[in-house]
Amino acid sequence: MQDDAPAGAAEGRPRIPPGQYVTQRWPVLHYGDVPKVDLATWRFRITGLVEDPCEWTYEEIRAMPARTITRDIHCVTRWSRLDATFTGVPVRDLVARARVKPEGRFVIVHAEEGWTTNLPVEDLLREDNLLAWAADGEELTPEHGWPLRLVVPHLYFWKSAKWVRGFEFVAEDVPGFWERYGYHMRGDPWKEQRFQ
Ligand SMILES: Nc1nc2c(c(=O)[nH]1)N[C@H]1C(S)=C(S)[C@@H](COP(=O)(O)O)O[C@H]1N2
Ligand SMILES: [Mo]
Repeated sequence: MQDDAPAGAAEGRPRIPPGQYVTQRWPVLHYGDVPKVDLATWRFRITGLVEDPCEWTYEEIRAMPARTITRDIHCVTRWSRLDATFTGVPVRDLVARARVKPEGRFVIVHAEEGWTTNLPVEDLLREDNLLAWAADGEELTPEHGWPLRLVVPHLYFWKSAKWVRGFEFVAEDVPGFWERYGYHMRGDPWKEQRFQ
């Protein structure tokens, strides 16, 4: 496992994106109830515009080489949490196995109970991004997305789907759950891409 410096720290920009305040707590935010997850039938699937559609059991995911990162996270509701630590499998490692076709330019991230969010492929495949099962050295709580959550620290935290179950690669950007209610298609906190 490795734990390297926060991205952006050396770039000379302020640490807190515009319009954010720092919280020591880790708020819980989601739509609906915490889903019940049955690990016996749980699968993580990569589908859509890929050469090799893939699926993994939870045990298989947990057996993969893990990485730990420490990053600041920024919620569109204006809280930022500094130096949050996550452990999981790099998104890139999983997606490499499926081999995305050149026309697969966007991803629909699927979570339990039909919740989705959308990302451009370049944002999904950033080196920092994890499919995480632990935070701050402990197993994630169900409220924070156990058994597996996406962590995309460079975008607003709503893109970091909790209870994630798959990636579907598509040619055109498709708005996800919050994006259909006006949240931004990309969500860069440094550009304050909150709504559109
Ligand atoms: N499956 C799912 N993932 C989700 C959400 C949701 O409603 N459902 N909410 C998002 C939003 S709006 C935020 S801010 C973060 C909050 O993560 P946290 O509760 O661990 O802080 O989860 C994101 N992931
Ligand atoms: Mo959010």
